[in-house]
Amino acid sequence: MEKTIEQIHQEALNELEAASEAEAVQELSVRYLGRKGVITSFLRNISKLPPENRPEAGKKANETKKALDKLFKDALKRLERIAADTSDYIDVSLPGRTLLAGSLHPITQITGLICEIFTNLGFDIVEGPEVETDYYNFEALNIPKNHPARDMQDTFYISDNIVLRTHTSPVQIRTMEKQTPPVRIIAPGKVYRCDSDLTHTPMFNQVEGLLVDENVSFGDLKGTLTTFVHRMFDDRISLRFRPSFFPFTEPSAEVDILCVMCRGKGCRVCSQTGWIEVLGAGMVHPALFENVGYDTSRFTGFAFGMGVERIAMLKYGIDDIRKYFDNDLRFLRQF
Ligand code: 2NM
Repeated sequence: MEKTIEQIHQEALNELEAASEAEAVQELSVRYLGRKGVITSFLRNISKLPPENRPEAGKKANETKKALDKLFKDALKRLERIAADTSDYIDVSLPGRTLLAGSLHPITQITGLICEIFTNLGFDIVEGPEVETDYYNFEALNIPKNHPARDMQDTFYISDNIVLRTHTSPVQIRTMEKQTPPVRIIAPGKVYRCDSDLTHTPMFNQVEGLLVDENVSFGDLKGTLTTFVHRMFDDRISLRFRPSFFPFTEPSAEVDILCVMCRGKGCRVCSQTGWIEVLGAGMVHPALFENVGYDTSRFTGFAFGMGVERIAMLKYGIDDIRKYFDNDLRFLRQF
């Protein structure tokens, strides 16, 4: 007999240690403990040993057989459990997960375009609070106490004296309080009005502008806004300045562009007028300059305001303002 039972036992343990799959353990079990296995042959050959050694060898061989059987069975169970566990299994053949590329909201894009046009004309961008005092939102802007815009039906009141700003004009008042002319600023941002239908949402975006200096005329206003409209839409587009009224400007005007849909013939988009309103504007009312301590005999200025949603609707041909706020990717991906 070449090997002792201790050697066989040790070799089996070494091989078990190296086995990393259930199949390998199964194979070891057959090779050591099977009908023609190493230990079975050892037991069969015990008769060839000297008689005095036989009982001891037989006892050891049976103990080894029992011990290995238990080790093989335990190892088999453990490896089968690992194989069945797919929780941390990575299938490298699966396609990768696509990262969705985001994009700027159309309102953000158009706000950026408006700001770019005016910064190219020398205006600075200024921002201010969305929660305002009655003074900055109404009083300083020459909007009288009984004006309909101050009604609970039109304005969101936080308390008697605090409102959600209904326009970004308070930003211009705050800037004038801090700065002496020349002032050339635009104020983009969110504004709030109690209003909700096809063409109104309770929150919308505005860009307002203000220019104050010596010798500023209505001609400067016309030139500035004509340049803006040409750069925003098309440099051949016709526009007109139509008399209007705002408490904070005198004289006041509304700026229309020739209807892009019907080219002036009259259609649903322009309510049969042939023109579409895009801006409000005017020469700053002297009462505002008095409120911020500017010398009204020395300075004049113009101001204007526009709704970003409206400008974007005209530029992109969007028919319902609510689409901006539905968060529908089929809509948003188009811009
Ligand atoms: C408009 C129309 C006309 C305006 C006035 C001011 C300022 F500077 F006096 F506060 N900012 N924007 C203004 C003037 C806004 O929006 C339709």
